[in-house]
Amino acid sequence: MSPPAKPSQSLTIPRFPLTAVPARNIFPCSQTSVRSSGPSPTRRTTFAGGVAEWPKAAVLKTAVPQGTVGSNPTPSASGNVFWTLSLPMARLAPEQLTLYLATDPDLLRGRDLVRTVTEAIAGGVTIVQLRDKRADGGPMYEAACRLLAVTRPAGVPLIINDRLDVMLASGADGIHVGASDLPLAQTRELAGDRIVGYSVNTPEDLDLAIRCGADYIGIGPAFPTSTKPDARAALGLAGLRRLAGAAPMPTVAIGGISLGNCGATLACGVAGICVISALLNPDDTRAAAQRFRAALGA
Ligand code: TZP
Ligand code: MG
Repeated sequence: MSPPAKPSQSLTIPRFPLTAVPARNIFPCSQTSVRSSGPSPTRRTTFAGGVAEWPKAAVLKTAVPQGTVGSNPTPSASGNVFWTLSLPMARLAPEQLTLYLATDPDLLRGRDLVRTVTEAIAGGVTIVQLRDKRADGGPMYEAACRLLAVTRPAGVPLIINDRLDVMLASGADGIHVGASDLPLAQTRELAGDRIVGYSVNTPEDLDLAIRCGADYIGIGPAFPTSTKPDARAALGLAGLRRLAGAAPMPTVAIGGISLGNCGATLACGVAGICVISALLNPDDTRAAAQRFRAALGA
């Protein structure tokens, strides 16, 4: 038998190796060990929590940010060679980003926030962000707690926009920040094992997201939008495709996404879409979510 190949940092490993995440979304500790058969990786990975399928063609080119390749490959009885890879664990499966609702108090037009989110989840929303740029900490904390009472039983992660304090105090599942918020490195450190999302509009933003270990990124605005008056330049489909293709973590597109353009948006390689007005403008948010799911083929 020929000697086992040496492991190296250029080993081709899958992009999202741990897609079989438990319903609670978050693993109990921050790292796990993955055994990968090589030199051509198979599509199955065994890890502490079970077996995950690897996306067929997805290849991680930038290397898992905090991942390390174990020193000694071990030949198995079958002749395969196994490396032990220490990878950061996925806190979020790409499928959970399929249809992402971010809330906006103005677009509720007097409707109850919790009832509207409940309807959205019934219609197929897979993740929710509590977003209220004007709320004080008290009301935002209270809203987060009320929302968790409906998102948790549904297995839908609740992400808090901007406010790390509200995320920590309420026990929500994660935080989403952008360039002008608490810096991403500090957010990542303080958020511990919770989900951290980052807004990306440029390759420099993406580099930072990779270096700091963001769990997912929101790429946008994809199209012009009036929901965020201070939004940066719209990327268009080509810009979206470039950033999504370069991102090693799961991605959602955001900004100006409608039923009419969501299919083309998804085809840019994002895991999902994040929508505000096209889900909240219609009176029937459940029906709007159902229409998006159908248009996405999800
Ligand atoms: N970030 C970039 S665009 C945007 C945010 C929060 C607003 C998206 O809202 P809409 O109504 O879905 O265009
Ligand atoms: Mg922000």
